[in-house]
Amino acid sequence: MIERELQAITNSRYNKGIAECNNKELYYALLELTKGSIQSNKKHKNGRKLYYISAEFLIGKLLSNHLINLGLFDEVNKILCKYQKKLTEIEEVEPEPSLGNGGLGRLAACFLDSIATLGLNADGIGLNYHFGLFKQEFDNNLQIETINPWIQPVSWLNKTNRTYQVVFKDFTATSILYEMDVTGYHNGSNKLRLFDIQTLDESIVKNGIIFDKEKIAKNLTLFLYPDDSDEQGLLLRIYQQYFMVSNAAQLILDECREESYDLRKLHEYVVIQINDTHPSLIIPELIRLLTAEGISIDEAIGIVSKTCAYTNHTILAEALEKWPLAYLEQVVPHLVPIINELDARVKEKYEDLSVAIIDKDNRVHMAHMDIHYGFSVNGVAALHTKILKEEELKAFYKLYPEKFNNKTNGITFRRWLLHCNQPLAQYIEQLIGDGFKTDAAKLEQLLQYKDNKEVLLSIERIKQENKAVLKDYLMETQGIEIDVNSIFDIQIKRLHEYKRQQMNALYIIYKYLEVKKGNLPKKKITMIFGAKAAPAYTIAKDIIHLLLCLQELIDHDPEVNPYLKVVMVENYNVTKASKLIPACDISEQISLASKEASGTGNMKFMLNGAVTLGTEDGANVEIHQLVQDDNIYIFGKKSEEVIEHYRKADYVSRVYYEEDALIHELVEFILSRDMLLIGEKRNLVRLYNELINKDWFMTLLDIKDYIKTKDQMLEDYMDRQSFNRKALINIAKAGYFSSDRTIQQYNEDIWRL
Ligand code: GLS
Repeated sequence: MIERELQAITNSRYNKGIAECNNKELYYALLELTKGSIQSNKKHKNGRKLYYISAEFLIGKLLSNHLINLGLFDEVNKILCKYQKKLTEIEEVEPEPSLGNGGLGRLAACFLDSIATLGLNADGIGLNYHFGLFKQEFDNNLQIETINPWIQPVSWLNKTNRTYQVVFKDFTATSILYEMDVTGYHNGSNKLRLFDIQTLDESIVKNGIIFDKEKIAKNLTLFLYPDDSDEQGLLLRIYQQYFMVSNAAQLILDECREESYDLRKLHEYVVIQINDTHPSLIIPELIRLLTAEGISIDEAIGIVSKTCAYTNHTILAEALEKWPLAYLEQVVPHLVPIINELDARVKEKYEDLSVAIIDKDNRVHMAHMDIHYGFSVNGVAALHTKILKEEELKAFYKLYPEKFNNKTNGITFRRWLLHCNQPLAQYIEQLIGDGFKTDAAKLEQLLQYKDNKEVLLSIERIKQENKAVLKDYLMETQGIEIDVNSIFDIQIKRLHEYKRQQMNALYIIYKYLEVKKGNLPKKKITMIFGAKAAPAYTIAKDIIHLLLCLQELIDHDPEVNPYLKVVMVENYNVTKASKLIPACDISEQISLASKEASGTGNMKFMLNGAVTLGTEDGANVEIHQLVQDDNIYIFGKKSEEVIEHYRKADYVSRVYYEEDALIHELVEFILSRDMLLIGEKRNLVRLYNELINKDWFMTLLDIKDYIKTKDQMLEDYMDRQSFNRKALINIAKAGYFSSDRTIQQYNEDIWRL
């Protein structure tokens, strides 16, 4: 049946049979086939509807994802096999949508999958960035940014007729809505709705990612997170955010009108999840639109407050947006009286100025507006929510204890197990049946095999197979040769000092020096990194430079390269993650305790049988509780201690550098002759000084414990059976981190769809 359909498509499109088509032709034929199947799979939805608004949706490639969800994956694979074609090769043709940056965007994508799977009535709303986040290239051991065009004439995007006018102070933009289907696992579909501006002009981008930031009508949806290191950049961010939420608000109200809903009862029909503060302007915008309908401001504020819920994803100050009121005046003056009114009501009610929306410097705190005028505030892991309640948002928690709740993040097992690790998924199915595919908690049944030698050996063999796949992939894509008989130690995530890739780099230096001294590791270690640094984040780019220099140094040192290998994967993205994670032995989750709100890579690694090396931070804490001490490697200072250091401002990295001989030696190596021969002096000196004089994220505080714990882990790895047992226990306990569980909790406690 499917075969005949596919045959018909290749015939009409290319006048060829399946066998004669190349991978590109087959990709487009499968795209058409899949889109058709989604259409016929639609179910009518009613009841309260969720709009999940987010600046990012890091959805990854979609072909296999849809085929799995539609239940067509095995059949399509079989058909292709018959004609000696491979889905993995066909998939290479698909560009990865560049609509996200990191965990926050990938979380939104996992959520859409689970929401559809659970049959909930919901759409995602965001922007259709043409060049997305930048594409990363390496040149001379430095990160270079170029555009990442991903939109093609025929794609998963469907253009609609819906358009809105979005009024700014200086011009009125006309939008156009694109949609992508979001399929659920064996259950219907929802939509991801992406707004674009009609007047966009891609040709204004020159020299990498440079463009005129003031030509808003031409640049509005070019990039996700355009450089905001100057005033023009900040204003552009406000233009983008308002464009996103004004379109969203108009769409939401239109859909209510289409159903003849009473807008005075909006909250009975609609719930809006504000994903981080980027969509926060939806609050004043909705109030504005409701008052334009003749609803009083009092009533409008009441309605919106019952409709909006806010998720906090970080305690890093840089991400808690505060817009100067003057900037809002420049871009969206019609929102300013409303924001003033919202602020005045807060100030009238509460004396504590720390909870004001507009501070004494006339900056608007977006999160504060969300908390006062939303009905729910949630953190994304138990520790994170505790820190919100007891530290960061303590004053708000006192005012509104009932609004605060935790929703520990999750990941979709369809993509992060069934798709990315088919050998493991099939093996699990052999052992415990396929119940785990719809009820992830069933993975616990694997525990009965934790002492079964044969099973443990099979888990090891599957990992070995995945390592071989990764080896071929790295050779093809970057010409890098890795040794499948080495230990794969992987840190993949955005580059940020709080995530402490620099601490891992110091470990590389330590191992390098150990080998030089003749203290050889029992088994070769391959240390793999993948990370993009924000273009204006200088130190993050310096850390990439350090890693690339270490890669080169070790590659060219015959004394060391039999034992160590460093690999920096270029342009790390969802596609690359799905090849790296199944091949990993050691999952690096080494953020400074209290700083990583949750992390979700940690969950993906665990599910694929990697053992975590981590701090007591974010969801690592919950992983630790689930797998217990024997099956995780925890090191470093706890969050209470770290927070205490911040409170007292008593952490001085220079003291660690001066008083500890080993730390001194590792840091000095950054400016050693060998390094300066390879690297750029300016970058290495800057990073060196940063570590000694600032080290905001306390690398030197934890480095020794990190080295000790990692060495222990490498030692323990040598007992293959016992380490495989840890891997199995991690897989068995990962069920809790299914995003289906997370979404069920959102629905029960917040959305009530
Ligand atoms: C983030 C956090 O940094 C991650 O710890 C978290 O897992 C993710 C999803 O909740 O959100 N916050 C952020 O601004 N970017 C993130 O990835």
